[in-house]
Amino acid sequence: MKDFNLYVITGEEFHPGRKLLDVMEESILGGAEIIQLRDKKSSKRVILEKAKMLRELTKKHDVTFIVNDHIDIALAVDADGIHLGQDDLPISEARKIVGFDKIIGISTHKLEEARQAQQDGADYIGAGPVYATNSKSDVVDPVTTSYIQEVASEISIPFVAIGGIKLHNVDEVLAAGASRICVISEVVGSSNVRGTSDSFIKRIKKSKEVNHEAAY
Ligand code: TZP
Ligand code: MG
Repeated sequence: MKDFNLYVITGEEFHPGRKLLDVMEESILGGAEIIQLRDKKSSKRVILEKAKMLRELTKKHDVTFIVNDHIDIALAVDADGIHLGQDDLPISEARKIVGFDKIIGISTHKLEEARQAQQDGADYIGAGPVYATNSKSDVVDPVTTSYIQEVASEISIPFVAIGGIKLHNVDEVLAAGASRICVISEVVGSSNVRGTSDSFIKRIKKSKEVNHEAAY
């Protein structure tokens, strides 16, 4: 998969009165390189319609598009990939359905899960929630930045740090070894979505410079 710095997930509850497409386009204009459609409430029909619109938007901006949970919708709209949780289809089964041209990402909360994901051929993993967050309803205790350190030193596939990441704590997450950041509320709930994305990008790139990683 194409490498990235900032991955933004939809969270419509954080921007009442503003349109999904407008908010996500602003996040892309600010620098988000992956957009994920995550909607735990709507009917499949409604999610499909949102997926079609986001597919068009992400194509227009040459941005990667991932669908959470719904492999069938991801395939129907020709998304770039899917994102799975620990209770969804295992990667091996999902791979049989989507093939090797699609990205498969999976959420992990402990090293065991991260190792398994890598072994199963995940293209990337999510590592979190780093901090407490209201954006996810199933309760998982924060994994803290020590999980980020563990993943950074043990896992070789790309990982994104996620969960409660804000502009005021992102430097701590980057210092723990993350080089890709995933955010919902701080970006989509911002009164300046584009500016907030841009600020995240700047902080991520700066940390890469400091760590002498290739900033692309
Ligand atoms: N998975 C782990 S934490 C989380 C998800 C989907 C929510 C992240 O949202 P926020 O608002 O950036 O804390
Ligand atoms: Mg899921």
